[in-house]
Amino acid sequence: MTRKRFKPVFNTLTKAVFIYSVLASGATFANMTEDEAAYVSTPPVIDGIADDDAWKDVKWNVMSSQMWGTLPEATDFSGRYKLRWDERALYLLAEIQDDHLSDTYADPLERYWDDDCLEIFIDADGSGGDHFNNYNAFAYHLALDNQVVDIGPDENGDAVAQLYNDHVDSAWKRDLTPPFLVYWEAAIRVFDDSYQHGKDNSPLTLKKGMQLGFMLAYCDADGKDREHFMGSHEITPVNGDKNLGFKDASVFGKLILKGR
Ligand SMILES: [Ca+2]
Ligand SMILES: [Ca+2]
Ligand SMILES: [Ca+2]
Repeated sequence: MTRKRFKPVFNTLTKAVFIYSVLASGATFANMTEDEAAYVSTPPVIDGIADDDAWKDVKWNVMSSQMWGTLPEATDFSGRYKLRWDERALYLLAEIQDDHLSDTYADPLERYWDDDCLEIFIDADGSGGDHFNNYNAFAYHLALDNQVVDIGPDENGDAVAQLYNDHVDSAWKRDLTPPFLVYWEAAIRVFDDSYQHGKDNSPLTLKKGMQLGFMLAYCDADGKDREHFMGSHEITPVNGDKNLGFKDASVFGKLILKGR
């Protein structure tokens, strides 16, 4: 198989066709699913060990919506997650069952969706809308080696796959007893649409009552390319396609920051 480095640059015509197709699809209406995250005064230690007080008595959310590919058996992939927040970050604990962890492409910018990865979708102001080549929202692909990748405008405004490693700290570990679950913890700093890649940027200070756009998904590859893409929110297909989160924040759910 030819492994082509993914360095997308989209011309004006392609952008125009994409924006038209999003607008024409009616996909600009926000996904009305609402989730809540509770404030935490002592944030979890990001070490892939889920024994933090921050995770005790917090509701699990499932990742059972098929976004692309075939529907996996539970042993092939199943996943669920918890969320907390404080002023500095949104905290995520994902519990993943996956029969084969796969990092085929060493280059983090090459076909990163065809390696196992946790995909964290964040829209700071919950506006929804196109985020393909702008910073209206992010679709962070969290790789097994903890690299963080998304498509966004580079210094010239071109849409390219780039690293955003300073946006997300993460760590994962396997539980050592069957079914050998993976616990993956992340601290996600939230950036709004004033973000400029390669410049000095400050994350938002999170506050009670904020309403973010949020969604979580897992790209499951088992030694070859991606087979399953399972997420937390049901997506209304556009022309049969549910794989929309990487470009359209309107398919994200709403996350309300509660407490303090
Ligand atoms: Ca921990
Ligand atoms: Ca699998
Ligand atoms: Ca896998």
